[in-house]
Amino acid sequence: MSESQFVSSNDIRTRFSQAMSRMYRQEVPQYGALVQLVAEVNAQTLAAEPGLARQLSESGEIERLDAERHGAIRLGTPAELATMRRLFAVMGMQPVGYYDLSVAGVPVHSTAFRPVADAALMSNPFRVFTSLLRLELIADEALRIKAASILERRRIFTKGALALIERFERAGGLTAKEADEFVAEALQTFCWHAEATVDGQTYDKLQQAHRLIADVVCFKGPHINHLTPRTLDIDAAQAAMPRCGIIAKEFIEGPPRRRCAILLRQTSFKALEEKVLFQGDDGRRSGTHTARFGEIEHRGIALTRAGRQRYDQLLADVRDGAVANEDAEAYARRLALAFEAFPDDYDTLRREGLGFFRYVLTAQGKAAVGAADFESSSRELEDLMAEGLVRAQPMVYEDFLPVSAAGIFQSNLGSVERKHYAAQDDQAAFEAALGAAVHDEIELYAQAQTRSIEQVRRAFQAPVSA
Ligand code: OOG
Ligand code: NI
Repeated sequence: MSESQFVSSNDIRTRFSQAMSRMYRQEVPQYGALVQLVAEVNAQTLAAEPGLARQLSESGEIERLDAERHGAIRLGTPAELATMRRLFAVMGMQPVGYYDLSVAGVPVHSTAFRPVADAALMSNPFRVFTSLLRLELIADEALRIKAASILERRRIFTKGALALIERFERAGGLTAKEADEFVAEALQTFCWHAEATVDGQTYDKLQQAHRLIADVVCFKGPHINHLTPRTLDIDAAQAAMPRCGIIAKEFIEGPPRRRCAILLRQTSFKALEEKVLFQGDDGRRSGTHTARFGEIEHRGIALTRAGRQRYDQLLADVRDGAVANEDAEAYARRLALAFEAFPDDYDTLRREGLGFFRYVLTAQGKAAVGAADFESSSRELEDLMAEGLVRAQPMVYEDFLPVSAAGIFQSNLGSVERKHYAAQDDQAAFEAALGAAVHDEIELYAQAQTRSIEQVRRAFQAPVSA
């Protein structure tokens, strides 16, 4: 089989995320309403903010915006996580980042599967926040052993999906027909199964240990629990949600609204109650389960380690200063006030090394290096920028935030679910389960910035042919 007969991983990822979106729209109808709302808000925002429209079209993000989604799943065993890594690899998605959520009272640790190469991100940045249950955090030993044995028995991947993953690994790609089969088979793992694998009593016990534990352990597979479109104005979208009959979470997670958006802001709507059929004859055949919700996100510039440290510190200060029964507006005011200490223009973010940028030739720069009388030179980047030959584009943050993720988890589990775990983060155990190391997300942005600078340097040292 020649390589040209294979479809690209980008293509498989796009087919998969579209199929997932169609499925979730049917399973959770409010998701469809949310996607429509976000499309309207984005169109209005682009019309009202020509500067933002230009920035997004220069970076190429405008092309991917309508397709841009992230989702989340929760897995039960190391073997499930290891196979999930291979499944996502077929779609060009790799594990990026390690998130320990036990500190926030959620007994999981996580990574995000997403594309990492510049071109793949621009083609479709589909990301899946993937958590692994930490069974060792169930205090009741009998319950822990029971949960482990239930999970040990289930098979979350279809035979067809496993065969196609192997085929991909052996042949180095999938044909168009195989890719379609793969998408259909893989989707089975993420769909909702109303039939629980346990009886009602076991469900209740696991639910008492932690609602998240019941969600992971009691079902045939890791149903996708939300799918998130990207909005260009999260405040406008949040304000419009009630009009569409959607009840949003009160606080927007993450940084405050700013002229130059940083990192990631997120809000969600409450999980819906779905009918469940239990196994066995403990007298309870049916019940309900709440796990699946909707979320929107507003993405801004990726921060360097220094920028991220400052963000984390400011956010921690704001959270430490929380007063009892504070409403969303009062919180937003304190948040905005605290973040006045964080520069809010791209030039300062760049000069102070707080944000990541991609350096590109301007039209003038391209004309200069393409001209017949071009003379190569090794001028400083800053000089090339001052002369209008090179421009710095803010790099979009492609990842997640642990404090925000915990807030999203909590809001959907009910605030009473804040358990205290004396656990340590355990990236080594996570990576052992995964069967691979996770990428360091900040390193990826730093590399992308360096690559862009090298490209600019090469262009000015020798004329580029178009
Ligand atoms: C994942 C919550 C985290 C985000 O956007 O931060 C998340 C979950 O509830 O499984 O999706
Ligand atoms: Ni999410």
